[in-house]
Amino acid sequence: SCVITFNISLTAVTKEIKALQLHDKPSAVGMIKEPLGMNGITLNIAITGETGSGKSTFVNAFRGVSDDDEGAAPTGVTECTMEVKEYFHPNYPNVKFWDLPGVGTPNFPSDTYLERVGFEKFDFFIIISAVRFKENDVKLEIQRMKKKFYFVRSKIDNDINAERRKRDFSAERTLTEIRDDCVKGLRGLGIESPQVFLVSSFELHLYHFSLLHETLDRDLPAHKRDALLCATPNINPEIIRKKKQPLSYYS
Ligand SMILES: Nc1nc2c(ncn2[C@@H]2O[C@H](COP(=O)(O)OP(=O)(O)O)[C@@H](O)[C@H]2O)c(=O)[nH]1
Ligand SMILES: [Mg+2]
Repeated sequence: SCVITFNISLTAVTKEIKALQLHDKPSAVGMIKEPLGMNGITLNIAITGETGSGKSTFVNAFRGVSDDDEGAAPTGVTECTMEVKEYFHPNYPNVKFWDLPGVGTPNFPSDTYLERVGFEKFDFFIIISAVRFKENDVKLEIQRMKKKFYFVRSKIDNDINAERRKRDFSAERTLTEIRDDCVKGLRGLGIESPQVFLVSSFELHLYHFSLLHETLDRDLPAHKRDALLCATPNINPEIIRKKKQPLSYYS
């Protein structure tokens, strides 16, 4: 039986190497999982913020599914996130996105919010707002719970389009202004050094989504980085290049 076991694992490793040579990361990951024990590595991403801020749209965009795909988080002007709902990444079910109701909604008052949503399982929080961040956005005592959190200012495409009408329009300046304004507001609400990323879920390749990915990658423990990379859409050449390399944690 010793010989049989050895043969099986050798076959698995050979297949995995072939997949890596073919730059077929999904297959490679799938094959690495069992023989090398990647199974069990999970990534739980919490997405919170007011109703209508764009949480569900962000969850779908991150997972690379369209808003009207089967299994997509329902989005729209009248679709409110009222319950905690988890969405698996279609190719990497170990990566879960938790679409959370906003803080301070009737069923989720701020004082018991973190307990109610089960904060312990989350690797980090993304707090989304389509406008300046408000008190409820920072009421979470995530800081005290020693959890990482990042602010996403959503629907940046709308801001850019509105500003574009002005004669002296500069995308760069507009982005800097919005970001500075958010940082200033958050400082005023007691967050010392807030990390703010400007994102359009309709155009993840633009603005700060890449920067958000880099920051998450840097902050995560090594064994979780591959999971994040696999679950991130191919929005820039750097991400595609990284996906073609052997998985860092196991190489
Ligand atoms: N222009 C623009 N609209 C967005 C963006 N993200 C979400 N929306 C729209 O904002 C509305 C509310 O989004 P939804 O994801 O349902 O918000 P939620 O209640 O926080 O889950 C929907 O009509 C979305 O299409 C974005 O990045 N840009
Ligand atoms: Mg929603």
